[in-house]
Amino acid sequence: KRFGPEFAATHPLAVGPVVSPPHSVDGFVKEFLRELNFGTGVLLSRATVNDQYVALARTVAHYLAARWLEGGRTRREAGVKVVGYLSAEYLLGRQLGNALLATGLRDIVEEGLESCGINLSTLRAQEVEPGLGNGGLGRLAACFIDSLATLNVPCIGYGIRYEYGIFRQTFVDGRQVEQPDAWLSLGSPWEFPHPEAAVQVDFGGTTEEYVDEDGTPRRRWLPSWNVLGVPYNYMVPGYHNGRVNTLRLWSAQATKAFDLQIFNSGDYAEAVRAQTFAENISKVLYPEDSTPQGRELRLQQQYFFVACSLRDFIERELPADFDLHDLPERIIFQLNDTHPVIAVPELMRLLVDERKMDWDEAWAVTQKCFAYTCHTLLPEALEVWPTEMLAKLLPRHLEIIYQINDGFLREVREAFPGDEMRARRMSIVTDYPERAVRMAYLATVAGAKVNGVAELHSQLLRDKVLPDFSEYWPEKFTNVTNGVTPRRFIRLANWNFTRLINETIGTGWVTDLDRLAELEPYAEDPEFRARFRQVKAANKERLAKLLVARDGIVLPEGHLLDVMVKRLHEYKRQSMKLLHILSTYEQIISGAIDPATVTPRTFVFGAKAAPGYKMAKETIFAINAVAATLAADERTNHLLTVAFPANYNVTLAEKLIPAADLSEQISLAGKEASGTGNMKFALNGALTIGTDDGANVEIRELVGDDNFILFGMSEPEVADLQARGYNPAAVYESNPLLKRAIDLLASGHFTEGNRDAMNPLVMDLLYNDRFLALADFQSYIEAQAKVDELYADPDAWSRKAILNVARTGFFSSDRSMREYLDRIWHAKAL
Ligand code: T68
Repeated sequence: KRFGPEFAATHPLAVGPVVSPPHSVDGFVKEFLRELNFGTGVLLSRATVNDQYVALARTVAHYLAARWLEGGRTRREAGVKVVGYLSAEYLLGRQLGNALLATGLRDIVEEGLESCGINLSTLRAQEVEPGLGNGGLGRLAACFIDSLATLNVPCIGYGIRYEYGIFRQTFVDGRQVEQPDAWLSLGSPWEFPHPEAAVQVDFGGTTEEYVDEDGTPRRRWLPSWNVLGVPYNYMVPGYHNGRVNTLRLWSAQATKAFDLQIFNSGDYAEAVRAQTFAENISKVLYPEDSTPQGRELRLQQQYFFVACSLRDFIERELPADFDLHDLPERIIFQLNDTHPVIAVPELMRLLVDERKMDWDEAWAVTQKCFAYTCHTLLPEALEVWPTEMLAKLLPRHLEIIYQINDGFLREVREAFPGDEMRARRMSIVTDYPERAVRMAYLATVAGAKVNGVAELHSQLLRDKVLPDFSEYWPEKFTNVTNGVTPRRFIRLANWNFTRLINETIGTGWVTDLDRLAELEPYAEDPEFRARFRQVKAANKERLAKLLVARDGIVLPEGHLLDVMVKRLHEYKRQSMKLLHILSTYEQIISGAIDPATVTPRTFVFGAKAAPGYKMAKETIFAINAVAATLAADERTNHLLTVAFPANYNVTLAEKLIPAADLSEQISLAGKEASGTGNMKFALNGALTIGTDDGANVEIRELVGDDNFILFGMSEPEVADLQARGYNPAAVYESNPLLKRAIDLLASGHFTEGNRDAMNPLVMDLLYNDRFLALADFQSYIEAQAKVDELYADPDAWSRKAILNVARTGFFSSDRSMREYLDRIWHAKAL
């Protein structure tokens, strides 16, 4: 009755539609000042930059919130299928610019703020980006939810509201030192906490058999402790379409019951400790990418967020009387890697234990509710959880996993009678090296679809990682090549280029990136090429200004800007890039080449190393040492510069990528699942020097061999060499150029005579070199010589760069999302 038509007539705002504040300079200023006064509690005359930023963000959020509330209401009423994106990471980047873009408010806001004596870019610089991810996987999740909103597809992104995101990287004497990322220390104006909607999550304890009211014997979980998950909602706006989806991140809190119990026992200090214990679950993002450590807290995090999310969707997004047999008509949960896979036994537990659904029916429902994306090929990156840890933390889930496995292996033995080895290979539970659950197998068995993230990766996934499964279920396996959002990575990051594109082909490309193909004829237009070069020059200038202010780094003018930005990992081969730099430098100072013939280059690195990853940290040290020595060397510093700004993140990427001439994508073939930085560079008019790996393969196919600088072994050649036996020391001995580069590195030249300092890296290259950097060195050097040659002809270079842009519209995450929607999710736009 309270929300009936009569009530609505007198209280329109209570039931909606909610109306956004007026899109006018006056309307905005009024709303902004109101927010500053009543939201932030300050007068403009006394407001700090942060006060102003917070008030602005909240004001822009008001404009979005109107659409958001409406969208949620109409979606629930329409009863359509929702994409539930389950991801432990979202690397969002700054929100303000994107929100201004989505709402079309930018010019209004700029003018309105100006009338208050405030500069918009000053406020934009105030925002601390939420770094709730490690690298590609987390950034991909952010691009995907952006695209779904822009495609008007209902999606809820579920994840964890880490109090500390990816660490802030600093360099002390050239070595990486990690600082905590207290991104919430000034509060976040973009989040909407809902403590009243907290969800309880259980852990520990035991299981037991009991007989229910109908006399049916059943099992149940008797957990021993629990925490609360508090939802924090974030808005995910579509581009100019009025759709605003939700990203719901969970924060862990102690339950009342938990601390009261202990408090009643009289131990107040223990009660407060319990609080801290609970809150630890969402305290910090694990900074390991690709090599997940099997830590109990990590498993707690994973179960915590999926338990919250499943309960949230079933109990709050569906009508109370909803028949869960129809769940697959209303939700598809996409598992972003194995991190959320514990959701599979959790859904089974909800259906079978809590809702008393028959096992087989529940399993049929579950198999339609999940799909799994794999993001790796490194065996050490495939998550396994020791059964011992599962038994302690999630005993009922372990039982359910065993039961799933039993049913599955029965099927396998039926399909392949007598092939016991196959059943053992395919078992979700392994006994070696310890008894453990292979989460990728569980995901594959439970998922309606399994996909890799680039053609080559999906092929290798089928052939090498999950061959038995792809043989058994060929139709389950598919590929969806990754993509990136053109809103953030072209429109926002590269306004100079955007203006040129808009003037040339109009603005439709922002939501239909294939239309970049219309630029193709302009590659032949000298005037367009000149303007393209002006754009690059302006972007380099903008980057130079930023790096001076941010890091005290001076970028020389007129250099080829050669950029390698990504996580530091041996398979990505930052050390091979360093060998190229060393070799060029060595040849100049030894007089082997005439300095007049050298293409002046600035090499930019951006890379964080996992804090416990020794060799990665040694590589960072080496790059910094080389950078410092080269900066001080008068013989070469006008020709070769190495810049390594600390703390590479989304915000820096947005400035760096548009300025780049050359994109380094040099992983060992067969190791990089896809890469997404490679796409961002190509779309911003950099040429790629790269191996035949991940999405590089597709980039090269699209742009053509003439417009891509390929080098190195192919994946089969790599496999072949490894089978024959690889000896890096022999390569070193037989290649004089390589030998001189490594000798120089080992000589103490970069470490004030201290030879030991480079020893770990040098020894590893010579006697281990797991990712075959020395084997690909010669090919790499030759490819780099080709780069120099091409760059010497600015017209030819920019022609190729423009063709890269015109031919890579495929790599929009809008296209990726359409493929998921058609082939995996079977969900539709509203
Ligand atoms: C990346 N993976 C792939 N993992 O390396 C990259 N891992 O090729 C691909 O383009 C990208 O995913 C998107 O598909 C990651 O980024 C992680 O960050 C990660 C984090 C925790 C545990 C394991």
